[in-house]
Amino acid sequence: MDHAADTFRTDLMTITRHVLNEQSRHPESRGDLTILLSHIVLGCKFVASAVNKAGLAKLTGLAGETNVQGEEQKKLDVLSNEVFVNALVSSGRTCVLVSEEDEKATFVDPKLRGKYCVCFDPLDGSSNIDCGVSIGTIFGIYMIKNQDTVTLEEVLQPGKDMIAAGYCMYGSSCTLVLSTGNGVNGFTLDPSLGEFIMTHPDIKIPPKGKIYSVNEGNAKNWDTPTAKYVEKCKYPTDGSSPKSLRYIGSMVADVHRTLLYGGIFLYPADKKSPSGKLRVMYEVFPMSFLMEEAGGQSFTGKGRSLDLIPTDIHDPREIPDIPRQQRQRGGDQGAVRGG
Ligand code: AFP
Repeated sequence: MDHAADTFRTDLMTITRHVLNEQSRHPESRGDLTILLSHIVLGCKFVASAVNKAGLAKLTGLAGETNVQGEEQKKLDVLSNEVFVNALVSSGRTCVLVSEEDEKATFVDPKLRGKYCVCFDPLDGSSNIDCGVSIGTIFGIYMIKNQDTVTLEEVLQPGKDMIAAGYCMYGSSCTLVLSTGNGVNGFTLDPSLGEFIMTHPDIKIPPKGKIYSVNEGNAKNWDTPTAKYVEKCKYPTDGSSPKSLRYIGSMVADVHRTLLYGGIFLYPADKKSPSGKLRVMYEVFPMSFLMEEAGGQSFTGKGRSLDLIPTDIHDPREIPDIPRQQRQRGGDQGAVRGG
């Protein structure tokens, strides 16, 4: 990209303009998705501003609550969740919300309902907040057949049924990456304009990558194929150079780097987490959707990640009354990759 020319660019592709362009490809569209996305964008701007001020405003630190995964919630997690729930409900385009921070799915008041279900992690990577490392919001959007009669079962759809997904990374700059099923585009927040401007059009993951990304501290609990694969990254047997290891521990940042530079990001199942750690509905599905739209792959170790059918909104978590073997989950480890 020509940065000198960029300084003087006057014809800006804002995210709103881009989404409206996409909408015009569907003449039957009534603009509902455009409105929903504009509310998500507003939520991202709000959280970006809160993250930037976190140290100053003393928003870091514990809020004194524990979320459904038993993790201590940070103040910013709580705030971000409220921001997104409010933004999504007030869009008038959602009927069900699934949030990492809420034990139960939120069924929107019938008077305010629209046809979309949004699954989201309002602030992923929150253990990184206090040290200023990149964190992000992840979201995936489904269409619901009948908003008035929607049930939880309808929400538990395979990832391949999603119609749009994205993430917003709050890092050295604030970047929103979005796909509505027609490729992947990246937008950077221009703080002076308060607008997300397209900076990464039509992202395609490089076909070959030199980076592997995994929490190797879990290696003693991995199964043999995983351990062998990672060993090969370090000690290739085909004469190629070893891969570099990069791991941030914030999925948005690790996936963002993988999208731009190529390589593989994986969070394999291990003895501690036999079904893997990453949450299917608001981590694995949206990221897998983006990876595939960018020309990459995402798989569970047994099959395509987007083919999984969740049995619980917070899968994979142990549900005491349903034996794991009786559930329909298709796999037990996760990887997204370019080449
Ligand atoms: P937190 O939100 O608790 O920081 O978890 C982040 C996350 O779900 C995902 O963003 C990371 O890829 C993964 O966990 C990191 O997990 P480890 O700390 O076990 O490597």
